[in-house]
Amino acid sequence: GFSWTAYYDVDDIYNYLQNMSDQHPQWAQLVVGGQSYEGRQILGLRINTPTDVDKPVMFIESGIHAREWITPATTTYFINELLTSSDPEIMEMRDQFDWHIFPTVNPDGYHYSYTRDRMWRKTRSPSENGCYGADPNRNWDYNWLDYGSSSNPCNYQTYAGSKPFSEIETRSLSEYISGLENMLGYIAFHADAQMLLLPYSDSSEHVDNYDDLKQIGDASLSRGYAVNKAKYDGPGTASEILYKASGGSIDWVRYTQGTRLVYVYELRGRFFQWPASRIHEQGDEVTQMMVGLVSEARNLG
Ligand code: 0X9
Ligand code: ZN
Repeated sequence: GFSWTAYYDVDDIYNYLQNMSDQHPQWAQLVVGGQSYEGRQILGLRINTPTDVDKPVMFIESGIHAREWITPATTTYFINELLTSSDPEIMEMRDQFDWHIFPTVNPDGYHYSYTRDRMWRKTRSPSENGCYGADPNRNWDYNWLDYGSSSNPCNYQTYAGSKPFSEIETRSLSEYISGLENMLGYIAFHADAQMLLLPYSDSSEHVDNYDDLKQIGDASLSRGYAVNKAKYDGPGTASEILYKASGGSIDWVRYTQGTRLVYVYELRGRFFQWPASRIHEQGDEVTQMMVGLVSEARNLG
């Protein structure tokens, strides 16, 4: 069975999502967020408890970078908390939103990292010159290639792709996102800088609700801190506290969709390694960070 003391390959993660939708058919529904180059689906779970009113959408993007294994593991942990916890705060958080949660939005890259090259980050689409993959967090159609991106297909880290949305993963996922009505929040999980980042990633311009995002982010980090005493840097704009990089998902989401609550959580680890025996620790921390985020957002209205 599935546990949170080991890392799993894509098929096992997808089986878990399928099992959860089978076990909670009235709440949890398997959803297809897009496709991958090698023909996999980007599978997710929509969790939406029955209600009379339409709820705002809360979107979770995880695993866009293949080697950041703690992000899919934490995301399935969080799904499990939403579906099984009897903690009133977690149940309230579950009921408040129409959740769309995608643990592995770069499934080909993750499988390649899992089976072949632990440090693989990109997708797996071939280029003409024999190199593979683009950085899916440099490939979104907003200020593409301006900063922190490579135009060399053989760049192991930050090749931005041959054009904006050259990668089917980002293109198809962006179409899914555009089809959502009423998206209030978009949360992307990365590793391992241990930071909370705000848009924009490629400019130090502050978004109009920057002060609210900071206040909500502070509340989120202090809830997380209470779990393990792990200190995260931020919240601050990605460009100001990490580095400038264009073509990332959060910038595209914020700019083109106008989504109000947009964050990147850079989770813990060193060189993208985090012991499997400590997935629980990261999972509980993130769950409390999410509780802090949604309750402070509710307070602010
Ligand atoms: O470079 C990235 O895409 C993210 N860091 S990572 O080490 N996980 O690769 C940061 C994403 C935040 N946005 C940008 N600075 N683009
Ligand atoms: Zn990353």
